[in-house]
Amino acid sequence: MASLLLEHLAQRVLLLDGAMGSTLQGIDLDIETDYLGRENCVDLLVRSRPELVQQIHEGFLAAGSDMVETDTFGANKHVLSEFDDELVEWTRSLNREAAEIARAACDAHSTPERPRFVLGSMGPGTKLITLGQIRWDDMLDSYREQARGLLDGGVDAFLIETCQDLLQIKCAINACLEALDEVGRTAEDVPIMVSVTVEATGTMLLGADISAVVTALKPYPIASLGLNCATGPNEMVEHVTHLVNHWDRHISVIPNAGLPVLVNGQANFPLQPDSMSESLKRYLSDFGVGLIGGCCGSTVDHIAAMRRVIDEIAADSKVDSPAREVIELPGCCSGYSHVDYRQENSFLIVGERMNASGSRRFRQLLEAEDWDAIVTLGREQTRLGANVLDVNVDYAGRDNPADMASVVRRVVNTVNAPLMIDSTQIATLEAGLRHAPGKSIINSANFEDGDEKFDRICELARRYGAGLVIGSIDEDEESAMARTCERKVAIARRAHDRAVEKFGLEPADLMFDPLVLPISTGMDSDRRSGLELVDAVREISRTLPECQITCGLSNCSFGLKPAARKVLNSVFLNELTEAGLTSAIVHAGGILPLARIPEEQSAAALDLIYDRRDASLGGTGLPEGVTDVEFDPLSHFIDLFA
Ligand code: THG
Repeated sequence: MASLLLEHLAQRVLLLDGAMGSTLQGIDLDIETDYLGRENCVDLLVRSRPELVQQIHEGFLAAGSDMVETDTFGANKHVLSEFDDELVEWTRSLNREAAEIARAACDAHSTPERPRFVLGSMGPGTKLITLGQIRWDDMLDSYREQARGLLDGGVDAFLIETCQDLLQIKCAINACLEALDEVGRTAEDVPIMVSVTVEATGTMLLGADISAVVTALKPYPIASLGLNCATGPNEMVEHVTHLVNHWDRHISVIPNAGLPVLVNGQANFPLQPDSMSESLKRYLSDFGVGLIGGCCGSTVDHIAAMRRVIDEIAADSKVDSPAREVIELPGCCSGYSHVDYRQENSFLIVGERMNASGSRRFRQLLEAEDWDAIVTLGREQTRLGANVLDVNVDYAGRDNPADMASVVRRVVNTVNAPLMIDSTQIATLEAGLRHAPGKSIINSANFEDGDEKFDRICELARRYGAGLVIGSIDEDEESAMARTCERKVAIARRAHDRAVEKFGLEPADLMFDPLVLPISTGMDSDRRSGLELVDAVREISRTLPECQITCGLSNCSFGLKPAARKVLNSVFLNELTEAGLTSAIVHAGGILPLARIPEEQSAAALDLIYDRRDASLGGTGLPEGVTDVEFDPLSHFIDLFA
């Protein structure tokens, strides 16, 4: 079933209503009869004073609103539980009644040409996951119950609004999707809209800037994204401009009636109806914003002034709604800011040090539960140039999901770097993802245990809006890890098709890892590992150009002396990036620029990487006079570091 609201939004600007909260503040309400004994619980007015709530909706509709928001800003289980347990039981029915009241108001003002719409308001609540005040599961359960009630009452869309924490938004979107799924509906027929609050400081309360908001929310099937509350329309220009340039769906702008000024302890909103609507005008005529409305301080008169501006622009045939050209920015983000997957003249550096099997120091800190030192380890890596931090706590004998939660919870509040959540276990991956406000990257999925586990990890990527590393491993009993270019490429193709077609993941969010195997062992079976990898990187980059390619670089040199490792890792990385590698999991700061590696060493490293055992194969590091097949590039390379 298609959404009538979306049909109208595709054709014209839609006007929301003004502020329910500040309108109610002007009305004398009784604690016992109106608030049913729960002071300031405005969500209860839909039960105690339905005619009053409907009258407020109708006031805005008469002034020209196309949509009204239900009086359910705090009507979720976790907010209502702060009053008493009885209210928690009412969550679903309060939401249903609120939606029915708004529906009745809309019905009284709808015409066939101009139907009016009910938006189910879902506020941020009083506890945030990122601050450790509530768990993902509890918030999900709370919002799901609210969403069920809003659907019972027949809302046309959900409006997740006044958001302060990216994790809260991801959780609320999932709650809406689950509630829709329960009744066999989808976000195509009841759209989900999201509106964040960017404070006067330029970020959301918990620090996300608008670039992080776009990146974290783009994976979700939401119909619109915009801003509400905190400031007036003029203070929002920079953030709305970012949306105009980088957000590929509808944009909403719902400011306060100016930046509030405190007068005798009361917030006073300085913008009068005409100046507010003039300020909003440019968003319509210059930016192509599709939804406007008023937040705190916006009265019926403000809405009437906005109506006039919208109608003026629609009637002015000289003003076309500007076609937007959106520049996609494939990438991930921390809880604070966006990071491009493709780094100019470089590769995406993923710091490898927070790995219980790859770093003795990290393992010791984990065992000591020295979280502060672990955070410092993360911060050090960003100082050394890491763009993203890999976190792997897999370690026998400990509670891995609990460790993952402990590390991620702390790192996200103190280090500005997106995370690569690294584990072989679903529960550990999920523990990390539900504590990371930004857009993380899951490391990793593969086909070692067949399609079923691969699918479960794709499902995690979808639910948490994450990127996904996919390793070239499949069910092959002899050698699950692909050793040849051909198999590496075939597994990447299989994974790409499944992740994109079955789970709707974006190609740009897939990062193939064709697997670095050691070329440092001297075993015949390992000799071609470097060569096969370079070829595979080139082929994946050619055939799946939108996707990313990463690898755990340090694996190539296991067992060699530190100085030899550094050289081999650095030379190999250069070959791989030239072949199309976009990212690598490395010891940030441990990569040498080629110019600083002596010619003899880099030539010997290349012979090892390309397995040049014979001068006729193009070996460049052969000692004078040696031309036969006895030449062993590995021992030659090792000897240089003796
Ligand atoms: N692909 C993907 N993810 C990965 C890997 C990969 N994650 C883990 C690993 N491989 C990448 N991370 C590391 C981390 C450390 C080392 C190698 C790879 C390493 N550690 C030293 C050692 O073991 O000699 C450190 C010693 C120490 O400090 O104790 O080399 O391939 N997708």
